[in-house]
Amino acid sequence: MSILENRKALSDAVWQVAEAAGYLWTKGWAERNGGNITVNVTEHVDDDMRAMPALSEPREIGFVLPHLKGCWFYCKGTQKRMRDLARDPMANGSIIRITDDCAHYEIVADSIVNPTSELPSHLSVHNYLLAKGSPYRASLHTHPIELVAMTHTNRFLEKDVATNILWSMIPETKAFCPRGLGMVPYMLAGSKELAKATIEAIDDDYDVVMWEKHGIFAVDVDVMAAFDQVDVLNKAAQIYISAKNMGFEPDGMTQAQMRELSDVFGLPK
Ligand code: 2HA
Ligand code: ZN
Repeated sequence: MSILENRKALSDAVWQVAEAAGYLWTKGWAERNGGNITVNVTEHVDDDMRAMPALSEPREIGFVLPHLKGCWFYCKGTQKRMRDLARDPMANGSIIRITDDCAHYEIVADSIVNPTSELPSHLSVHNYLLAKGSPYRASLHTHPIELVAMTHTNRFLEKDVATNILWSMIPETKAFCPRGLGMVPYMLAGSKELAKATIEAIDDDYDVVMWEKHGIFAVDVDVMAAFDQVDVLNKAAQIYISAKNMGFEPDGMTQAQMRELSDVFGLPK
């Protein structure tokens, strides 16, 4: 019997990840095992589940994350494909619980599926979010083509240069990604340094950050909201690139037009 059976809220949360994973594949952002998703599902865990034996021995996270005490996460499996997760989330991802020392996790799921290689960065971001009292429960990493292409020049890595171009392409971008796009310089995938730099960027008040020449990392209340932010930003990047492909530098909305948008919609400054 699956751990999701008779647990509607947990099942809904896991199947929402599956839906988002399908979109990532369809968008062309999730080649092979590319990308990862983790969702804090603690609120959906009941006493029976808490009493279940672990399928795995405790494994080291690599960090001590005190705010994750008693927390549970759904995580994409390492080497698993988003397109497979879309069909079968429990064979291509697993549920883990953080042990009381806040330095290890164990798998409590349908079978042993080892979590994503980006687990240290994902979990340290969740730890940071909980410490801050944030309502965000999901983190998403994927490889959106046009946004990654934009990180291949230093011009767009300077603070808020890309953000301002993307905001100015279509009003929706500022309305739905009002904090813009942070930039993290190239660092090895899965490294502690990348995790640390990602948190610093999120702490600088970004919900979405680019990892230079690699991909994007987004946090939000749930995985669909995180996906939407990436989708909106990448759409703006596509419009920018389409204009460039027609042979001109797009004018973009003016600063005054963008200020008007912020005032009328009450967007964060
Ligand atoms: O998990 O995208 O950055 C596959 C990746 C690592
Ligand atoms: Zn990646």
